[in-house]
Amino acid sequence: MATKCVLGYLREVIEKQNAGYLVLIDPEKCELNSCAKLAREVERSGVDAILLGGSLLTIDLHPFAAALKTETELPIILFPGDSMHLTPHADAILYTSLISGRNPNYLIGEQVKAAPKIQRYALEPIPTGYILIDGGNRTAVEFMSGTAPIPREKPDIAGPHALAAQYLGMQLVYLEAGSGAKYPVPNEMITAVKSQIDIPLIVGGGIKDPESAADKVKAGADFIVTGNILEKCSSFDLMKQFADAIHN
Ligand code: 1GP
Repeated sequence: MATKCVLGYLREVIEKQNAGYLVLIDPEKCELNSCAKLAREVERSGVDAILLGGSLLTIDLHPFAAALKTETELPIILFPGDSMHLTPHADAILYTSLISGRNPNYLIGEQVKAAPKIQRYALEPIPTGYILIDGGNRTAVEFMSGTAPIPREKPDIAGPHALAAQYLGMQLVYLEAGSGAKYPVPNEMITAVKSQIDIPLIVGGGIKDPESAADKVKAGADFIVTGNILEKCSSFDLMKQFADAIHN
């Protein structure tokens, strides 16, 4: 992306299209060549930005980010599992704090370790309150972070977490059921959280079809993230259906 204000771009997406579609590419689950091909299809299908990352990365992130950059004009936003998951070949980073947990390492520890590198790499940090919601199964983020998710029937707990994120100056809230979640974040919880905050709300984890994505937008989501479903069947048509459902 030529201009360096990805947060501004994301806000514009909401203004112009009502809601946005983010596709998560996990380098652990995608060959380098197919990742580049996916990036081309992602752009054509109407996706608004690419998230790059995962809970556990054992391979080098740089070639993946570099390949994506050459294949697409869309913003490449890092979505790191920890402070090791950084590369200069991206535009921005979701500078997340796992605020639903009480593990100091993921509240502030990894952020401190990452900060100098983010500055050196000239990445745009987008402060994001990351809230893990029970998705009906144990997910990688839950295990790797050593934190308990908020029960899915407790919007009264999720709401104040999101509001605290806003009051702490965070620019986005991410309601996360975890990649491969059995159940996505409930629509009632999305509505309850959205009613308490003014900053954009990202919802992801376990969203498997365009209808469900559209319902989450109606419930109050400003951005929908999908990962797994495209890893399983990376089809241009499916991505386009998601993009159309979310934008309409
Ligand atoms: C994970 O929310 C994202 O952080 C995407 O989840 O892989 O289940 O679509 P899925």
